[in-house]
Amino acid sequence: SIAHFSTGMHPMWQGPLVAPGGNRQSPIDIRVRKSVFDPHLKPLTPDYDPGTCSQIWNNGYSFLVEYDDTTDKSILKGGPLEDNFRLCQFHFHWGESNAWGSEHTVDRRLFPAELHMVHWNSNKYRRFEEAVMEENGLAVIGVFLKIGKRHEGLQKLVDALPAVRHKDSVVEFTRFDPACLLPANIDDYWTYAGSLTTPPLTEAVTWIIMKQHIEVSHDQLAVFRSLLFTSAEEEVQKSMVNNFRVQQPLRGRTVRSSFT
Ligand code: SG7
Ligand code: ZN
Repeated sequence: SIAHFSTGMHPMWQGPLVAPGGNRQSPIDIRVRKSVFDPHLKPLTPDYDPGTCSQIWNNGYSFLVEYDDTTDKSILKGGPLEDNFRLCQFHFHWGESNAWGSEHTVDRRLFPAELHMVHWNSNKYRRFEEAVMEENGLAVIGVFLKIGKRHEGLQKLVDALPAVRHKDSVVEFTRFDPACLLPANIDDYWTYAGSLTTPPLTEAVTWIIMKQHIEVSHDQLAVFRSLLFTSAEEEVQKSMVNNFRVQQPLRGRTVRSSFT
């Protein structure tokens, strides 16, 4: 049968999603003038071993680049963090057009996509599943993507994406250095206490949002948009676009900045 394609709808037009009623939900709009400079915030020190990279998985919401997190080989420390956090996966959120797609915004500015590098606290917990339920369980680095030059590091990943076009597909993907997706300046960031942006929406996340964005080409993002929310068996195929959550109220939280 002929596959039918429909683009996703901008979640802003779908009305509110789940209302978990928490006080530290994500994502949020970062209001630059209201963020508070904290001179005690340390530089962030990611220490990643590309050898821990294992596979790419289309989970029907995004594609995840997964890392072996059975040892402390790829870790994040420093910044606002007191413990070591182990990298388990990174993924992206993006729009159907370049006019929107990021989950966080900066003074209401939307970016075409946002990278999330997900880490869990390996000093306090034994597994990701345990950490995800705890207040200080996770640390996620957020990096905004802008349209510009082709990103050489990202291209190896883009080339692998057609193999995980459908939901539930998995391919081996090794030796990818996640540090190549960080901006040149990782010393300038905002940080706040928040949540996962998909179910279970647990309020477990220390968010670290990079001030500097990275550039990718329109063609590279077009390959993200060629992925599907749907599995190979489904008759009506849906493009994987607009896979971001609506913004959540700040509810008295402070966003701290590492820079003035
Ligand atoms: C994506 O974002 C996936 C999820 C992730 C979720 O849907 O990366 O991961 C899995 C294993 O499905 O959920 C628990 C978790 O990491 C939310 O992550 S996010 O808050 O950084 N956006
Ligand atoms: Zn995410």
